[in-house]
Amino acid sequence: MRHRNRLMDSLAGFAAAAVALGVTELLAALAGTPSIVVSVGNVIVDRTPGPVVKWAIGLLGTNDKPFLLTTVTIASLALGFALGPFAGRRPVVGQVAFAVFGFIGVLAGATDPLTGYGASFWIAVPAALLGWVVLRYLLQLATPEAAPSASMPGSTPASMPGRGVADRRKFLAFAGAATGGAAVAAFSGQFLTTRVDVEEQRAAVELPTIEGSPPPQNIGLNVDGLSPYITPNDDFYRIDTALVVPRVDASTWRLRITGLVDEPYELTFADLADMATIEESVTISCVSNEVGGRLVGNAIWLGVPLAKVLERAGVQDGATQIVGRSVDGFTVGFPTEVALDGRSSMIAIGMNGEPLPAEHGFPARLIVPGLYGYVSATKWLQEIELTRLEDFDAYWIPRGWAKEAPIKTQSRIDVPRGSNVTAGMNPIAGIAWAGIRSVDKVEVRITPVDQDRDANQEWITARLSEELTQSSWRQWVVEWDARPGEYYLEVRATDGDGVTQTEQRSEPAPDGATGWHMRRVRVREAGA
Ligand SMILES: Nc1nc2c(c(=O)[nH]1)N[C@H]1C(S)=C(S)[C@@H](COP(=O)(O)O)O[C@H]1N2
Ligand SMILES: [Mo]
Repeated sequence: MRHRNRLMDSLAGFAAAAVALGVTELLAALAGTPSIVVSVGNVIVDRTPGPVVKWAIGLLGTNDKPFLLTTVTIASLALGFALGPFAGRRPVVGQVAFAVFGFIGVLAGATDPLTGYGASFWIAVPAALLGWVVLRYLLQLATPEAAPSASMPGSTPASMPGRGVADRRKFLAFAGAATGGAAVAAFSGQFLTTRVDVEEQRAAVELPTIEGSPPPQNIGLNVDGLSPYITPNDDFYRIDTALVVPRVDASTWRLRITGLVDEPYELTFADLADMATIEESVTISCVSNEVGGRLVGNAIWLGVPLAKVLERAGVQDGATQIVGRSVDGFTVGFPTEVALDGRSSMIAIGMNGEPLPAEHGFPARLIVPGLYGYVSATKWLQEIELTRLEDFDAYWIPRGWAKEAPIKTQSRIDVPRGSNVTAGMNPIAGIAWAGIRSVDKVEVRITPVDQDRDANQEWITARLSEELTQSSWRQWVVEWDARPGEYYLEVRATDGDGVTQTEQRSEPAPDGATGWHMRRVRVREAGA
């Protein structure tokens, strides 16, 4: 018997694995459930030791889904490639490999509450079967009995003229088509989720008007280069694990209130629009925001007080945690008291006078003043579940981020924009925020680079913009008569409790960065 061609067997394994993965992506999209490939990644994360997770968040911050998807995909394809030659020699290897593939897929898929065992079975099992069929067929085409030895050109037996060459071509054509088809299946899966025309739906929404709500324009200081008081929707930072923005059909969408409540119920988008009574300026921030970073924004959110929604459901004793679930399976969790302590925790349906943009959670999201987004701000909200703090850890908790995460006081220098300014009057300006504690004072320190900053105790108090709520940021500005030279500019804010932000530098993980933002600028002679 001739030797099998290892490379062809490997390619067969690779193509078969691709087909299986592509089919799971397509079927999951058709079923409207999360990607099983990502579920497998999630299961791996859940079982990964803390230190590895800690290291990974340094690299990935609060967006790991593309990483999970690529890692699991590459690992599966590599495994297919590696197992191909073994399956070529012993068909049982291929059978076992795809049985295991299907089994892992079903189990991992079922860990996601949005998939469950039923859907998971009907996605992973057909995918595994199809992968196995493709493997068998390709291995058959690659079987050397039918092919001439590649090392002896022209040795084709007269009894089967050209048949080996034809089969090799057929092999390559089929393997290529299978891999290509798998990629097409995976991508069309991604696009299926974008069928709903969200822009059309948004245009049709009529948001209620709330008495006395702040106008989204013309608030705050007007300094060239300073972030506007209200961040326009188009400029608002975006952070989520969604590979494709979920397109939710607001006409069939329901928000479920479940868990430890007397009376679980559902709300439609129209119900929420009827119940909306607050419109408030709230600053939200990402926990992965570095000192001086731009993962923070201030918008006027319109919505329904969370307390009102909970009251109607009747929160049971011991329900210490509120879990917000997204249509894409993402979850947050925060203490129930945060919804009831008087801050404007809400189910938001409007952002700066418009329905929520698709990227920011249309049709509804959670906004909880004073908490970082990853524990509170579920976009594309689908379920609010009451549970106990010890009974559920939301998406980012097993990934090494803190369970409770109030926003830390931070300040940022926006102006001067670049690192060069001309001597004379120059504004130094920026923003400062302090969760729900409000910003009371912002100070700036200007130290020539050749002097000791610690010795310089001259902090200049900045002029502050008005503050729409205690949960909104404030802009600040200091007029600086800059003399030629090189300087360090530093800023620090003091919150409404009189606590000044710490100088101690710390990384975003696990519960938010600290430290004073510092910039180095060179002042040049006017006309130089
Ligand atoms: N569905 C969903 N909601 C989510 C997230 C997510 O990954 N998925 N990320 C959260 C995080 S980490 C942040 S910081 C905020 C960001 O909200 P924005 O994109 O509207 O600025 O959304 C939160 N809500
Ligand atoms: Mo975040």
